[in-house]
Amino acid sequence: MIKGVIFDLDGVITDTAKFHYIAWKNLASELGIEIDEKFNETLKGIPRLDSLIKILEYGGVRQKYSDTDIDSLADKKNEEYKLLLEELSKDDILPGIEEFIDELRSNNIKIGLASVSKNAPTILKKLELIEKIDFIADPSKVAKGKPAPDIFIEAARGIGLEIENTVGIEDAESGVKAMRACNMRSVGIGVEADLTLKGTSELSLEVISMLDK
Ligand code: B16
Ligand code: MG
Repeated sequence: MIKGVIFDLDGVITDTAKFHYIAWKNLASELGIEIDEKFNETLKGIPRLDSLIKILEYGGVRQKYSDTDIDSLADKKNEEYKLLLEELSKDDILPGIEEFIDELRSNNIKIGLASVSKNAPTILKKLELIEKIDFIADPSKVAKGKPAPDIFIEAARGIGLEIENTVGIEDAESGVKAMRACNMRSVGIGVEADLTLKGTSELSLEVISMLDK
C-alpha cells in the first residue's frame, strides 16, 4: 500500500535542467568542449562532480585535470547555476505538481525528496514548496549518487517508511535505475518505468494507485 511518495526535483517538480545546461555549456566551452542538448540528457540526475567528469571525458581531456582542478571547475559552474536560479519562482513549478502534493497531503501520504542536487533546499524555498515536503534527503550524506539507490533509500528512511510502502517519481533513466536497484516502485515522467506518464499533469493519487494493484 502506498504510504509515501518520493519525488525527484529536477524534471519532476521544476525544470532546472535548462539552467544546468546553460552553466555546463558555458564552462565546457571555456575548456574547448562543445556540448549539445542531446549530451545534456545524459547528465540528468547525475551528481555535479560526476557530470563534470563525464563532460571532460566527452572532450577527451579528463587526464589534464587534477581532483583540485575538478573541484574548482565544479564550483565555478555552481556559481553560475546559482545566479540563474535567482529568477526561479512559484510559476516554475511543473504543471499539476502542487495540486498533486496537496492531494497527497490531504490523504496523509508522506512526501520525501530524493534529489542529488545540493541546491534542492534553496530551489524548494524559491518555489514556496519547502513547507509541504516532510523530508529532504541530504545528498552529501549518501555514499553514491544515482544510478545507485542510496538517495531513495535515505528518503524512505527519512519519511519513516519501508521501501515497499513508497513510490518514487523520476524523469531520468539514472533515477529509474536507482529505484529499481532498491525495489522501489517507479513512476517515470517521459522515461520508461513501472508506470510511465507523458507529463507531470497526469499525476494523481488515483493514477499512482495503479501500482498497488
Ligand atoms: P547540483 P535531480 C540533479 O537533480 C540534476 O538532474 C543534475 O543535472 C545535477 O547535476 C544534479 O542534480 C546535482 O545538482 O549541482 O545542484 O548539486 O534530478 O536529482 O533532482
Ligand atoms: Mg531529475
